[in-house]
Amino acid sequence: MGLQLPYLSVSKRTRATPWTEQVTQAGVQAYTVYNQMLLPTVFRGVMEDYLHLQEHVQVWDVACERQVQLKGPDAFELLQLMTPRDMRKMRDDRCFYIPICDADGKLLNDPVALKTGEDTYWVSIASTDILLYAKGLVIGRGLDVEVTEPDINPLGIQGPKSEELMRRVFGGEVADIKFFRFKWLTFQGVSLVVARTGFSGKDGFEIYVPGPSYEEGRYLKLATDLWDVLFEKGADLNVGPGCPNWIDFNEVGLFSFGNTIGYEHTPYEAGLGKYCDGLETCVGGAALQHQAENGPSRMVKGIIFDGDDFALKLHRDWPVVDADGNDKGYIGGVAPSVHVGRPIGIGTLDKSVWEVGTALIVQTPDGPRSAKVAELPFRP
Ligand code: THG
Repeated sequence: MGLQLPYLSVSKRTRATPWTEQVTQAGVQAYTVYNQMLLPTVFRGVMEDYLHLQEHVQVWDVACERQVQLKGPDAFELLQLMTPRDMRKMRDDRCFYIPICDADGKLLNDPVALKTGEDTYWVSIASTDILLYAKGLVIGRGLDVEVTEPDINPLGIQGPKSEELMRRVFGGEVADIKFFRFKWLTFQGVSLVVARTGFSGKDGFEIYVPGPSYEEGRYLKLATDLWDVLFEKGADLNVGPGCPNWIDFNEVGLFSFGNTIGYEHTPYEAGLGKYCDGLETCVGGAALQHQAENGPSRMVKGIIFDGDDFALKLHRDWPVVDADGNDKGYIGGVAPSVHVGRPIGIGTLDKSVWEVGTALIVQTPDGPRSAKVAELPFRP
């Protein structure tokens, strides 16, 4: 039987965001913790939230996508040390999805990086302590960089009507922002980073919003006002509260660090080899050389379960075996899928079985389930 885990206790350590009161008012039903901060996971219901996201526009409190700010004469050098992606190619208006690796070439995080000023970068992290890692590199390498976590809070505007809503708040210029680029646009006279990014399979934006502690409390009400304005101006667009949706992000193959990818993977194993064009200048570059030339012997792949829906609650890896019972990998994320019409999973599979269509057996807590390897993403 699938185990029903108890609720999460909220305290100061599970940090609140500028929008926690508004998110509560909006009817949040469940949270997870991400970067030691609250991240909503359900509003009306996972399926209802999914269907609404496909058609309308949602406002997401993704403040937990914390910014690790690198500032100083050696900021670029530090950033380049942290990632196997060639950062010289990042033009000033780009958002760069970057693997971060340790000395063994294993992933530490998969953030989005932006240049937000002269010698200043924001590294918008997934849920691991990159602040500490960056501070350690600064000490170890004797670099001249200040590493901080400013009170900057991403707010996601996601869904097919997001451009219309963003126009109403920020003006027509938002339409000129291309995928994975950003512009500085003003709200209440304050210049904010507005990027065309976000953790959904639909069109969307992320606004990097200063919170009440940013620059000595100069922006006490900016974040909460922005939330209210978005809901006012989006009323006729059926704007709703939302959050990264378990069904949506698994269908479109966006990886969740700590779930479907993690410390155990190299970027090649995680399918992020295309972001590794700067091995010469990063920590772990030498360790990655062999896989750069020969490819990995296991990789993160999609699977589709045979049969109907079943208890899809995964809080440990589910082992994967072949017909003879030999160990072939594990599943790190599962979800129902509206698009596929069957439960889907994302797992790490041995090369001998990673071909699309290969039949496998997944050992779920409810017993063995047959499944087949599938193309990632499950939908474009
Ligand atoms: N936005 C911002 N910060 C973030 C996330 C985000 N930090 C945490 C987490 N999400 C980081 N992980 C990802 C994973 C995937 C993507 C973004 C952040 C993503 N990838 C696209 C893809 O794989 O198709 C595009 C990559 C590209 O074209 O370079 O969107 O969501 N601010």
